[in-house]
Amino acid sequence: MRDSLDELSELAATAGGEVVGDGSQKMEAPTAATFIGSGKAGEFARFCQGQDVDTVIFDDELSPAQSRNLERVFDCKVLDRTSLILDIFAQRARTKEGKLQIELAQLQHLLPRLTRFWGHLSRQKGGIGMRGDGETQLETDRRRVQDRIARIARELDTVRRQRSTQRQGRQRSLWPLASIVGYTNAGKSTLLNALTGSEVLAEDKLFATLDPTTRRLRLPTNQNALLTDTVGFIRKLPHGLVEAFKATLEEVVQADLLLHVVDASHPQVEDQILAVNAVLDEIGATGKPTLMVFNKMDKLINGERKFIDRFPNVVGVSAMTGEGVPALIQEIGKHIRPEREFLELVVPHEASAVIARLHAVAQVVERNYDGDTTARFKARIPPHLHEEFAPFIVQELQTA
Ligand SMILES: Nc1nc2c(ncn2[C@@H]2O[C@H](COP(=O)(O)OP(=O)(O)OP(=O)(O)O)[C@@H](O)[C@H]2O)c(=O)[nH]1
Ligand SMILES: [Mg+2]
Repeated sequence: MRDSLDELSELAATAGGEVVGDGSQKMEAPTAATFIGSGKAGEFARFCQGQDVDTVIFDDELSPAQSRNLERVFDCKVLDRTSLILDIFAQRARTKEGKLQIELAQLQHLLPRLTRFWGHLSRQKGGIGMRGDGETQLETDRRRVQDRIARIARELDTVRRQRSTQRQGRQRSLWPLASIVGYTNAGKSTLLNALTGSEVLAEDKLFATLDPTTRRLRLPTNQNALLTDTVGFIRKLPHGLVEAFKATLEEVVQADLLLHVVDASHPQVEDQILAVNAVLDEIGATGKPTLMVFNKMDKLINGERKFIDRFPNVVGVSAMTGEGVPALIQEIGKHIRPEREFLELVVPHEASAVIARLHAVAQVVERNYDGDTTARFKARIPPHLHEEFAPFIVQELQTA
C-alpha cells in the first residue's frame, strides 16, 4: 500500500507535479459516490484548500461519477493512476506510432467518462458553440471521440504496415532477436548501451523509454543477434495502454530470448518481477526462453545477493560499471546460438567477399585448395545463413 503510494508520488513527479501530501484509508469496499468515506473526503478537502492543491491523484481507478463527485468536494482536478500514466506517456511519445498509440489509449479512457461533462454542459446551456441542449452536445462529443478513435486506428494501421515491412527486412536477415523487458527504471536502456556500445537515452525517470530501439549485438561465437529495448512495465499498467502498445511490443512476442532486467537493489523487487510477468502474460509472451538479469549489483550490500540465488537462470550485472556484462553476453550466446549445420562448400577464389563472409559468420574447420580457381571448405554454419551460401554448398556432412 505504502509502496504503491510512493510509486504514485514518483509518477506524479515524473509528470511534472510537486507532491505536497498523501493519505490512505482502510475500507472493506470503496463507497459508491466518492470512493473514500465522506469524513476522509472532507479531511482531504480542508488539506487541499490549506495547501492550495490543484490536483488530487488516486492510486486506483475511479468511476466517472466518483471523479465528478470528488472534484466537487475537493474543488480541484481529480485524476486516477491510469490518467496519470497516460499523461506521462503522452509527454514522452516521440514517434508517430507512439503518439497515435497514446492518443488512442487516452480517448478510450475518456469515452466512458464523457458523461461527466453532462452536468457542466446543462448548466451552460446556450453558451458559445452549443447547439441544442447538453445531451445532444454530449452525443456529438461522443461521436467526435469515436470518429477520432476510428481515424487513429486507420492511421496506426498504415504506420504499422510500414514498420512491419521494416521488420520483414530484418526477418530476411534472420538474425536471432533478444528483447529486453523489465520494470520501468530497472536499467534496461543502460544495459542495452552496455551490451552494444550504443547511446540510448537512460534516465532516472519512470518511462524514459517509450519507443523500441534495436541494436546489433555481436556474440563471442561471431554470430550477430538483434537486441531490442522497449517501454518499461509497471504495476497496474492501464489495460488500454497495454492494448495500444501491443504492436510495439510485438518485438517482445517475436523474440527468441527475453532478458528480464530486474533492479536487484529495489525494495519491491519481488513485486516488480511479478508485475512484469503479468504484463508478459497479457501480451502473450509467457513461456519464452528467459534470462533473468539482476542489474544494479553495484548498489547491493553483502548478503542481499542471497535473494538472487533463489532464481534459476540468473546473471548478476551492473550495467553502469560493466561488471558481469561479458558473462551476460556469453550466457546470451548460449541461449540463442542455433545448432550449426556442418557443410562442405566450394567457392571460387575470385568470390573473395563470400570467403570473407564465411570466415566471419561460420566456423571454418578445414580449407583446401581445389586447383587454381576454387577453394573447398568444411564449415559449421548457422542454419539461417544456409540460403546465403546455398550456391556454394556441395554436400551436408555428418556432424562429428
Ligand atoms: N547504480 C546503478 N544504477 C544504474 C544501473 N543501471 C542503470 N542505472 C540507473 O538507473 C536509472 C534508470 O536507468 P534506465 O536505463 O533509464 O532504465 P530503464 O529500465 O530503461 O527505464 P525506463 O526506460 O524509464 O523504463 C538511470 O539513472 C541509470 O543510470 C546500475 O547497474 N547501477
Ligand atoms: Mg529505458
